[in-house]
Amino acid sequence: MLNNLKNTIKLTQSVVKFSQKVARPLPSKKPKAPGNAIQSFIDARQLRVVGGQGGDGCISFLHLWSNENAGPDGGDGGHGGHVIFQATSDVRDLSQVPTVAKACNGEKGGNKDCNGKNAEHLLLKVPVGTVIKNSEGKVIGDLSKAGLMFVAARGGAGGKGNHFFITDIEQTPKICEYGAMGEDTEYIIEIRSMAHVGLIGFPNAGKSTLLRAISRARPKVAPYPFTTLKPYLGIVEYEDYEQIAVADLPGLIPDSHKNKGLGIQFLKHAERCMALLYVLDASLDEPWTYLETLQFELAQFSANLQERPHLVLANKIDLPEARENVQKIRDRTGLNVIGVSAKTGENLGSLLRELKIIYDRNKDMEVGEEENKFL
Ligand SMILES: Nc1nc2c(ncn2[C@@H]2O[C@H](COP(=O)(O)OP(=O)(O)OP(=O)(O)O)[C@@H](O)[C@H]2O)c(=O)[nH]1
Ligand SMILES: [Mg+2]
Repeated sequence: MLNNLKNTIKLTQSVVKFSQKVARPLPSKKPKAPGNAIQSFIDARQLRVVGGQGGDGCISFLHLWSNENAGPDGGDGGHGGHVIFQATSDVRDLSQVPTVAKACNGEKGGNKDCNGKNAEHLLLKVPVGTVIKNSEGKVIGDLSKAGLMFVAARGGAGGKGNHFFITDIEQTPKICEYGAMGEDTEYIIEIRSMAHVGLIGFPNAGKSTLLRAISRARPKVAPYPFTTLKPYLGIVEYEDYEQIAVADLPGLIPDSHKNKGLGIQFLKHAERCMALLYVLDASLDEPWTYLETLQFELAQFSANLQERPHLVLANKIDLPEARENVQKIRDRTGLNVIGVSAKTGENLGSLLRELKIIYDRNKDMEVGEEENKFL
């Protein structure tokens, strides 16, 4: 009896110590929305930006009741708007950015020396950490802080009206300028850091099921490979108001680094995550071989991916063969493997705590800095 009591006191003490160190994940209160409203995550986009055209100048001569020839009074055209990328923490992906962004044209000049109105600039909101490349792939801008702007396409200047051209010699000029065309260019914009944690695994390992279980994201789940074709993002909230973004990435297969399966594009997604979570299907034979293949693929693609903070997860422990395999994976790999069941929700709490620990340790890490340095 006394022993039992001592044990429980010890346990509660360790729980108190633990909760002081690591924030607990908050359960989501809102019910999930009906319908399939949640869209996939867009982390790179190629777009054309066109600045607004300047307004034309005006040719006009003023007639007054007392003075028939009161002189030229054609006003100038207004300037066309610029297209500007602005970094903000309000948006998380590039889904709001259109593929063709055109700013408004300036207004034409009018008579009685009325100048046309300048057009408003078109502000495209992009997440903090967006890298801007020109059409040849050279990095020309990096919006690393909220509020930073990059003028992507300048609007054309407004044309001068005939009033502007009055000289001592020419008092009644019959000329004006057309408004200039705006710049028209193409850019590739990419988010440097896509999510805090990326789920890496073979197809059918249960990555999408896991993301559905720990967040409100709803990627499609089905018992066939390559269900997920685009990345999905889910947010896990903790009691200290930190939010960890978890990305469900499409499955990797052997030779992914040689563009097999869904290809290199998806390894690029992994590169934009702060930490990686290897998801293994523990119900398969020798699941540790899958971990080796995953690590090999990542290493072949980029050496610094191997050094990313990572965590290994053995999924599907609701199946008896999987439960037995968890210890075997630990023994074979020498890593701390967490056994969970994404389907039944078993042991997800300890996974979320481990994620928080990794996040706290690495949250100041800048992802992909070396790769995106100005050339
Ligand atoms: N028994 C069991 N089945 C699971 C578990 N997690 C996922 N599954 C099943 O595994 C199958 C594949 O799950 P997904 O979540 O679509 O797998 P995925 O890794 O996202 O697959 P891809 O999108 O193709 O890469 C589905 O039939 C799930 O129901 C689990 O913990 N236990
Ligand atoms: Mg999936």
